[in-house]
Amino acid sequence: MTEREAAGGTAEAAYARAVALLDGLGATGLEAIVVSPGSRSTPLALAAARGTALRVHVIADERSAAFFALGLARATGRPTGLVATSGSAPAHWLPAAVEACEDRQPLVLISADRPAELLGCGANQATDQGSLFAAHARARFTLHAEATIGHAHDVGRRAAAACMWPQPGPVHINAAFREPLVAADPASCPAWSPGRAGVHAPERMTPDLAALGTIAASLAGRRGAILAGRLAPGDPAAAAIVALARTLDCAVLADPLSGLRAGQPADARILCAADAFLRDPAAPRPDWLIRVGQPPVSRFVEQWAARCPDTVLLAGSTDWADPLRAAGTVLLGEPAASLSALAAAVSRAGLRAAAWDALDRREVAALEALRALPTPPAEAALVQAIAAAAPPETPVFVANSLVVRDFDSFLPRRAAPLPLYANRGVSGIDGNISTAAGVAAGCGRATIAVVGDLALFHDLNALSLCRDRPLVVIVVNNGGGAIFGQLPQAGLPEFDALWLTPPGIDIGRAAALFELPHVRLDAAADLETAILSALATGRGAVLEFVVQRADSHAGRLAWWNSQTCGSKAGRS
Ligand SMILES: Cc1ncc(C[n+]2csc(CCOP(=O)(O)OP(=O)(O)O)c2C)c(N)n1
Repeated sequence: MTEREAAGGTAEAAYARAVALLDGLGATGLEAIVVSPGSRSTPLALAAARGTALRVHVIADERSAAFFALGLARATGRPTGLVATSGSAPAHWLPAAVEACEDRQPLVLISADRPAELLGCGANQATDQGSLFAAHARARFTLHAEATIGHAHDVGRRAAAACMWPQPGPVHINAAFREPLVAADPASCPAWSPGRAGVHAPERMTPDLAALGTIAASLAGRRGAILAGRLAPGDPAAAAIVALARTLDCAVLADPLSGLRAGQPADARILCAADAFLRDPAAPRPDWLIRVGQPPVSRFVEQWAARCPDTVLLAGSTDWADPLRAAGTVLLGEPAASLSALAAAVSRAGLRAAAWDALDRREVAALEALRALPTPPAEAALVQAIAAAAPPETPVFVANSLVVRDFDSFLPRRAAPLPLYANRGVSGIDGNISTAAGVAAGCGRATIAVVGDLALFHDLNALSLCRDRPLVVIVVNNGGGAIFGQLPQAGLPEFDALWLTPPGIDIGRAAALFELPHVRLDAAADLETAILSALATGRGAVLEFVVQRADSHAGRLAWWNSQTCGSKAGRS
């Protein structure tokens, strides 16, 4: 098709423009597109479906589609596309776009729009779409209905680049199409294969070696620890942390989302109970602390870290996370590279950090206290059952609210890898099941999602995504937003009505609506078998774990209190 024909108003021209756009988007590895149905988006949907190198997922609810795309992006590390029609449809992408923006996930939001002559005149399904994602898109592009093929391809490539560099995140392309949208002869919109028009990444930031040498020297003869915050599954920083800790002979406080609690050698000093033992204001502090990754789930760990006198933050970009503004030295550079260079500098100079096992002793005491509880929180058994039952490399999506905190509190070390995923950019309880379904699709493995009952309620229609997918959804049914029971709001007379808000749905019937098997579990003893059997089916399932909120809360309090005013065993 010539440029002149493409600029004309034929369905073939619209299709060619859509193909050029998607072809350009392939420049940084976009392979999957999540399409929601609509008329105005026809050229885009058709171009996606007829692209031989693209994998298309069709999800009717745009909100769910966007979270699914987010899960795909998390699992694959690749830019993931979304296509929807004009009007309110793309507005449903906003919650996932906000999460993707804050947690740096590459989404390409492609909204179809009406041509200019149908805007601002009361035409149906038309609104100002260009600035829908204003603050949350790394870049915004407009593709007019008259755009040439070259322009469409260029927009695709630029958008592909902007969603990956310098910082991954969402980009928005608003693409207008003029009717007719469907060609009389379907063969005139043929299948297409990608061209070769890559955009290649610049080298990642390398750390300043002189600064590294100074930092290495400052560790010598002093007692320290490493705090591993949230890392994306597969981030090479995880292995580099373990290697540096071995060189320095220091402990690693491992956030559950660091991934370091699973798949590491038995002699790595990985600590899992810091959220409990660091509740003690008298907990020992190291002389230095090296921080890697996003902030930890635990506020107590974060606060303790902020009180450590000499903190070195290894940051992969200039928008490093330091909410308490506590970082002493900030070392910019790819964290895995900084960690390895630091280990090399320490070894080369023959430096030794002073041995310090005060934290290890606290860990042992905290875990003993948990085992000794007469009525431990039921969620401890759930998390431990998942750690025991999940086959190696089973992706586990961990919902926000108490679930992610329970993984922090109770996830023990285990030998086999267990990649954990979560939406911690803005910590929403929305779209969690949709994201997990995207993770399952992206990983191509039987996946577990653990969600609260309100999080389930928020994303109920995502159960439709589990029907033909190996996603086992474990719902912790504790009668509403139990997390608020830990806050001062719990004492207010309006607590149940304004905060707890039990959804009051029959989870078994909800599962049945989507033709999913449902198992209700009242006893922790049944958990492992139920999880294993559900995973073995290779299909979706809903396991409802019933938790007595008050008992669980009392169990947690008993454990935490044992750390601050209980036995002083193992303290230093
Ligand atoms: C989209 C969104 N709305 C509201 C909140 C505030 N919020 C945080 S936790 C929570 C309750 C979650 O309840 P549930 O999913 O049942 O988990 P539980 O607290 O019982 O662990 C709410 C409403 C949020 N984080 N995200």
